[in-house]
Amino acid sequence: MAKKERSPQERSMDPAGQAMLIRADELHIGTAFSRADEMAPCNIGSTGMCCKMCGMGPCRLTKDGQTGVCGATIDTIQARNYLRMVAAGSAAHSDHGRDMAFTLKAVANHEAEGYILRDVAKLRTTAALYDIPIDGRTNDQVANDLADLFIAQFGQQRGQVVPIKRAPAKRQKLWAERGVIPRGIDREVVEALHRTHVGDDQDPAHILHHAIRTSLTDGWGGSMIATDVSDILFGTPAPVLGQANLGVLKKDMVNVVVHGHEPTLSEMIVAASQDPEIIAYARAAGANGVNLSGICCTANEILMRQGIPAAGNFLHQELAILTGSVEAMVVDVQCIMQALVGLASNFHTLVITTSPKAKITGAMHMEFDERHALTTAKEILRKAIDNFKNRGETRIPDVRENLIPGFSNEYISYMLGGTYRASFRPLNDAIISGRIRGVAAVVGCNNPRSTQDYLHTVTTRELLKQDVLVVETGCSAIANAKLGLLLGQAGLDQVGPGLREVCETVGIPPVLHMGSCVDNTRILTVLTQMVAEGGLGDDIDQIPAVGLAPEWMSEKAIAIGTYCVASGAYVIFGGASPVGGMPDRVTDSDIVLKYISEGWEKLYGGKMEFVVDPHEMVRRTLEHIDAKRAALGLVKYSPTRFGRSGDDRMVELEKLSLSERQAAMYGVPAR
Ligand code: NFS
Repeated sequence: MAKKERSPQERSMDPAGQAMLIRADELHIGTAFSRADEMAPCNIGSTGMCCKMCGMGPCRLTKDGQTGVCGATIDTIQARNYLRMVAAGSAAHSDHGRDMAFTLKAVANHEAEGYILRDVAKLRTTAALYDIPIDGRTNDQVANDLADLFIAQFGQQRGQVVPIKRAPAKRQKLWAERGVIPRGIDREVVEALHRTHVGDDQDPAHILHHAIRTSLTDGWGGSMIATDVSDILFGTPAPVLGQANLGVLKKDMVNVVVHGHEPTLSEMIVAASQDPEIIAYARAAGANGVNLSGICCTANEILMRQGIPAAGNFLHQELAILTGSVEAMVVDVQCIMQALVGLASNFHTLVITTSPKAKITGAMHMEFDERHALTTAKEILRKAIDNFKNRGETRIPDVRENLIPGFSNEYISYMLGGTYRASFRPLNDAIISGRIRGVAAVVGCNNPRSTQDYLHTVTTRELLKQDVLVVETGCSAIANAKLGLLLGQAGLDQVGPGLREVCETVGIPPVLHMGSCVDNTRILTVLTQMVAEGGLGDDIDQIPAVGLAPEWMSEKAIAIGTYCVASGAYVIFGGASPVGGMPDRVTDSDIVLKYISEGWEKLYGGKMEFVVDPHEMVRRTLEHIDAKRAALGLVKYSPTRFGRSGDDRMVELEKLSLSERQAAMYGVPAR
């Protein structure tokens, strides 16, 4: 039965999004929002109760005690479905990492047109971390060896993937004891597919054990490689002024929107768009130059490093074309809707696919090859410029917001201590004293099944009020950027008093944009550095921190959530679980759902839960943070201890005895 059609306000809380949804209705053009209304999700498949791993089925298990034709139980089927999601997500991130490593190899050997090693300091530090000799060697030699080491991680058969050594020592030991350290990235993904083939692994806990191992190939493998190589080739992010939302599209310029994930393509298009020859070509076509913007994680990659504006997150990809102002949408891999081609046929927009791995029927294909990167990027831009004359009526919503992205772990460490004292000490101290109650990573996708951006923004706002520092990546970061929360001044009047003090002292926004989804590994690095700094336990599971993916939709999100759990984090996903159970409630019969929460918590200190109500997500986050604070013996969080004017506070403290004053100021018990 078709669901009720929602109003534009119910579909998106973003005014630019609402304006374009009204436009879509005027033009009778469908979008993911209307298709979601028309297509009720299958309630058997959506809860992982359908097995289609062989030709005897598909088997849909809807009755108590029912099994598939082969005898597979509901728990086995749900665990298999879960593992396959983790395998697909890890494969996507890791294949991205592989491509980056091959590009690094090509750059080191001068075989990649237009690229340079932009952050040689990061190149040498990363190489040294992996015991590659750096003294007396050229950057190219070091880069070549680092690329070879990274490339070898994918096909390695025995031992352990090298980024594992970057985790806290205690965590590495735990993983070794549990037997989940990945031997090689491709090996674990292939084994996940093997184990889920008909007649293979049929013990739910054993299947989920491999989900942990596979996910670790992503977070402490392919994604970490992707982030490091991107920084080496394109620069480690540092704060930069950017803008977000559809209002970044320009009426008088050729609009090229880059969409997808790998920065190899988008960085070269950025370079090509600034080429005088291309600017002159655009002017000759009657435009005021080429205006680049991004969608999805490609947006985050070029926003963080170059300040190139973000046109929007996942659900803005169709809406950008609906403005009628986009000459070309240039895509590579992941999160690209097939619907773009049909939608673009109503306008003049060219959809240009570029990856040898992803073609879309009806799209123009201009394959990107790093050996001729700049030449291909210029050809793509010329195609877009040639298309400017075909533009019809435009409706660009005048909605955009400033933001300051670029908070890499390297920059956070630098900003907290400067060049000579770079460290995480002030952050740890602020958590220990209770100025910052804890840390939440709000990350992940948009999903047209919920109101676009609502769950991201409502959870972020509530957590900020509770003195929780928020770090963000992916489409969630763009959601909050569109709302102005990624700016110091704009966000600070909405945050708790203790967090506000820290943000004002250090000069940071209360929400730190840390990059794309592969950059969730930056969050793993921050957590590891917080452990190393001391005072917050000796492993990630002791830190008062929670990860939230309120509007998730992709298999990559499930892979990320799983490696975060394996690393010791509490992870809350929005919406209903893909492995059964009632929303917000787990019963004893939900074996798999129980296992990935309570079972994994016993084994790894982290757990995964699916929660529909955003206020319940916030409640559970705070409860977890407070429990972790208590376990560490930290002072109980109080919203009234900090944030008043210094003078008021001094007068008040003067009335107390010395020991009472120490108790009030430092949280040490009064003698
Ligand atoms: Ni992440 Fe990036 Fe967005 Fe979700 Fe897709 S863009 S890798 S998967 S939708 S956050």
